[in-house]
Amino acid sequence: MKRALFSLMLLGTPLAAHDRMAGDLHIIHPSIPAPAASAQSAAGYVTISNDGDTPEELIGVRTPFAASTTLHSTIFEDGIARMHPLAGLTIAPGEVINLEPGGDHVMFMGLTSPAVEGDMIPATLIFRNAGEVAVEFMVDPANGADHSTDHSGH
Ligand SMILES: [Cu+2]
Repeated sequence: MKRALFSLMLLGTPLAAHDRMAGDLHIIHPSIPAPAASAQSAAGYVTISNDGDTPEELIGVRTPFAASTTLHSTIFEDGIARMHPLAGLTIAPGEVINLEPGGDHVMFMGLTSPAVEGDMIPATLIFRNAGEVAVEFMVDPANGADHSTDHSGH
């Protein structure tokens, strides 16, 4: 009941959203703000809830959209955002994690194709217990930030 209600609420929001269930995981609106045409990299965001009784961990993402894909955290040092690779992101039972601008995110590096608003980018989320889950990252309007400039140190 709770899940159905939540899904209905999502459908009622003005922004296009999509989600899917995978076992006890609820994966909500994987998305990529449209990168500039010249961008070498892009960031991906998603919300994941764990409705089960055991901890889960997101340990990787795979997609033909990028030469390499890693999980990043964002740490502010002296007011400057710096990216650090993450081995995995734990989702405790009953917990929700939000990958979002300024926080943890999926980093797509070496983009293999352009991505414009409305595109659906196929990808596989890799979980320690649930295994591989196929999703699509929706290309959303550009968020105004050129994420690639944050990654000049990579
Ligand atoms: Cu990053």
